Amino acid sequence: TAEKKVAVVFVLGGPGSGKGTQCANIVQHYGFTHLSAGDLLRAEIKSGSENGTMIQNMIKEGKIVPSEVTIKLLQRAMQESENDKFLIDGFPRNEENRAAFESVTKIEPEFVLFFDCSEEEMERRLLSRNQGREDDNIETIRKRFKVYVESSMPVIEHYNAREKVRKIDAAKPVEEVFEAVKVVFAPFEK
Ligand code: UP5
Ligand code: MG
Repeated sequence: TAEKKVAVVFVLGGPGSGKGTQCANIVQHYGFTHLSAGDLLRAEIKSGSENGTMIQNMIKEGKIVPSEVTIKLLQRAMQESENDKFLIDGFPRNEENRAAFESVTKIEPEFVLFFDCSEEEMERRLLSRNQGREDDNIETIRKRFKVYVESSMPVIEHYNAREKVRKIDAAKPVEEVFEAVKVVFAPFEK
């Protein structure tokens, strides 16, 4: 069967920058399907999959799960969906993720939505989230920030060099951030 042509937007930004929050708004207004790589990995732990324990340990340490695992989950979710517009939230997290996704799926993102926020503000948000996430403790949060700076920022730089990054000031209130997001999504306005 022929591969369907899909539009993908990567949604990147540090831990707690508001990726999930803004993706929910984009789904409502622009009809995208939201695929959070982190949510897919957490569902995989809950499902009791053979990779579950490995994934749980990586998340607890703020480390990046091997790309073949994450890519399989993303591909499956895209294939199971009727939609042709996807927000891929929290992926790719390193250059290896990015290159592997590109070579396996042959998908190039339309653009990269980048939520820019200070660590101080992100830390404040994560510590007050209270959703029982095993990685929302100060020790793991520090590890997540380090991995973000060292491994994920290079992905943003890769796309920035190709003029694919749409940078948003994510430190503002949720509604103001969404106003800025809407400007970027104007091409998808029906
Ligand atoms: N909030 C949101 N926006 C706000 C605003 N403008 N003003 C004030 N408060 C705001 O928001 C976080 C909190 O802040 C919420 O309480 C929200 O109400 C509030 P949220 O929208 O959840 O932020 P988000 O950026 O989605 O934060 P999240 O913690 O989900 O980001 P991470 O990137 O850390 O988490 P993710 O789930 O993507 O990944 C978790 C782990 O999974 C990774 O560390 C890694 O171990 C693993 N992983 C992989 O290995 N590979 C992957 O590809 C993906 C994940
Ligand atoms: Mg999230």
